[in-house]
Amino acid sequence: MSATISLTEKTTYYITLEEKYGAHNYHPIPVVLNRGKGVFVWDVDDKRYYDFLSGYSAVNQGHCHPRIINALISQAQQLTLTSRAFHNNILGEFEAFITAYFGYDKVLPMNTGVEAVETALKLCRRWGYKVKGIPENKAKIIVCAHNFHGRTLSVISFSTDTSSTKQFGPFTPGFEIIPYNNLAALDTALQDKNVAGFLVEPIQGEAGVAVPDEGYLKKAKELCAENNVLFIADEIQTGLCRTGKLLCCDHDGVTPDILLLGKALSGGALPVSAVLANDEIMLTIQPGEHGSTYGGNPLACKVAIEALLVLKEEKMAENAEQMGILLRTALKKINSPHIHTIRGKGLLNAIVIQHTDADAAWRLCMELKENGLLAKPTHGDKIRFAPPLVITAEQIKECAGIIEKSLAVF
Ligand code: IF1
Repeated sequence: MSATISLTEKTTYYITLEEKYGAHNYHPIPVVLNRGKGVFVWDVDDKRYYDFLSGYSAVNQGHCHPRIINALISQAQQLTLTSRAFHNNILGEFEAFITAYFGYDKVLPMNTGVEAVETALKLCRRWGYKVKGIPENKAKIIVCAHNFHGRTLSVISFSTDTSSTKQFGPFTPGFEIIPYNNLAALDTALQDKNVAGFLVEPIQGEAGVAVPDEGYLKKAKELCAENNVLFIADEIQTGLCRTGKLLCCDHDGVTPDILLLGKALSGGALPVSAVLANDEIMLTIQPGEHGSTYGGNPLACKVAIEALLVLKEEKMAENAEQMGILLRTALKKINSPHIHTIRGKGLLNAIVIQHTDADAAWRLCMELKENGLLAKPTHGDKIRFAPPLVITAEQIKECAGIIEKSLAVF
């Protein structure tokens, strides 16, 4: 493949194990981690790295945040799971807390991000039939090209990425794909009376941190409202302070009809996701019509409350905003012919690499790893820079130095 890299004996051992016994559905950077604290992770040879991926924004609060881990441990010693067949004493506390925190009537707790998306699609269709009056089985949901909302069959049914969809068909119908950041296309698609919802990422993460024009979300929400269509924001990656505000939609002053959260809702401790909406939407689903064994378990609820408190009390949105500006400014100063674009909001950033070698982004990530910074290329030529939100100004400067030094690999 790319430039020769020598891996230690220990690293090779663990990678070989995974390759032999694990499914080959990932192509990770060849580093084996065994410890994390704040912005840092350590490999099995005790080498320290800055983590510039943050578990795809699941560890916004930093690795093993002591308050989140303490909440996990103390609840784990008390009660972890009851299923929803019985009540538990933590679920209601969590529901009251998170709905007040985000300003919605109700929450529906799930586990992974894609389950939150699936839940939203079901809620949206149900609302479309029960409230809007769309004829049975005719509901349509509008989505955007180059979206990433997860890996289940229905969710990949509206993916435009062939590596996600190839030989996985047949697919779920009922979705219309329009270009992202294109209000005219949205307006046209909304003319169909059977449209129930518009599902959108406030910034497209997997597409390489595609930031839409200012005002796009605001106008999109207005168009949806005019046409009695639900505006569904997938904030699973962009939410929870990552982009410099609690929600990325806050930059545009937009309140989604359905809000999807995941990832950092647990600060990386366990899978927790949530769907928030008001009563008119949420109460269209009745007992027995949707759920999950682990959804709303007391362990997840306690961890999520603590993860949300930490974000607010440690002012992580403010820090993400300031450190993001610092990072992009420092990257712009590097002045390398191989950095084609620098973009992002808060601490959700990406650079686009320009190089004749198609492997260049991967090679740069390998060099970054050698120099103590972990990042992962996406779509060949893009590299995401998304450190935990606890990073300091001094650390940002050091990391910009590592990036500059690593560009020498070209
Ligand atoms: C993987 C990307 C990030 C998401 C949005 C829903 C989900 C995701 C906006 C589903 C998940 C992850 C999954 C991860 C890679 C990663 C990713 F590169 F694929 F796009 F973060 F940027 N909505 N994104 O970003 O959440 O079910 O995974 O909990 O390895 O597939 P999930």
